[in-house]
Amino acid sequence: MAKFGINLLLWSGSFDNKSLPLFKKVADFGFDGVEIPIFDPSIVDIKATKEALKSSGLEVTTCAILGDDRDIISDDPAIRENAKKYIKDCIDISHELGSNIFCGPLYSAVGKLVGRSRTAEEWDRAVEGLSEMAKYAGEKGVTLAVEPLNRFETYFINIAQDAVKLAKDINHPNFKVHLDTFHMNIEEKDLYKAIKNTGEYLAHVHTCENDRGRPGSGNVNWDGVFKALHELNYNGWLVIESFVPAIEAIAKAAAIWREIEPGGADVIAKEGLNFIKSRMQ
Ligand code: LER
Ligand code: MN
Repeated sequence: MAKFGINLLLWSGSFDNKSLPLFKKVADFGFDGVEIPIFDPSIVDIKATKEALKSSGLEVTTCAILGDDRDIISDDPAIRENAKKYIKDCIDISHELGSNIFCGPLYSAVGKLVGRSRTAEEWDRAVEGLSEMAKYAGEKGVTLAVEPLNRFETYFINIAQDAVKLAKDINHPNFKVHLDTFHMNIEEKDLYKAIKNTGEYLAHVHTCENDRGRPGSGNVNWDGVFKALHELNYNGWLVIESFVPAIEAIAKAAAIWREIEPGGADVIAKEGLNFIKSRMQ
């Protein structure tokens, strides 16, 4: 059975103890889990977060936030090392919180665009660096799930096929693929085929509408998405990842300049969950 989660970026532009009261609300909405974005590993309060998970009854997944100073394909060895340190810290936190999925675009900084396509040298750096991270994750019982982003957020991996290629080159059981319907809707020719062809590599899904609003309210080909997930007998997480303009840091990063869902964040969560649950059953 698939599980249903929601990314806290919907309500908060950072994660620390101030976010913990959100857990009860997420549980009351009927989610199985919460996805924690890890900005600064040093400010995650493991004990308090574990307690909030326990008292809300929620499970947890974790996701990466990578900026220019955390980039595993960078020419600069110090920036590559900083990315590795960050990813290892996040794997440790995931392990301690009980998250067995650490997801996101782990291969590069979000928003890094260089005016050309990726080079073989950068690919080799990704394979080398992320192989080391997969080995570390494996020792901690965490799976890394790597997410293609649309062309306006990265030049490195835009489609599922390339994420699978990276997973094949890394060839480690703890290195898998994470697909996000928002990015797929921009880049893939056929969402059904892209998910189906990802096959056994698929370990995590972000459900998001084409405008980053409420799943089910726009033009993502949900029939194709759910047909593929059913045919794969997908039993991983379906996490709603949507954004609202009120969360300024996220709105700026994701270019959310209007009220996409008139009902706001809670309506995205409640009605989005009804939609994905009804389609996944
Ligand atoms: C992260 O999951 C994602 O989808 C990115 O677009 C965040 O900027
Ligand atoms: Mn995503």
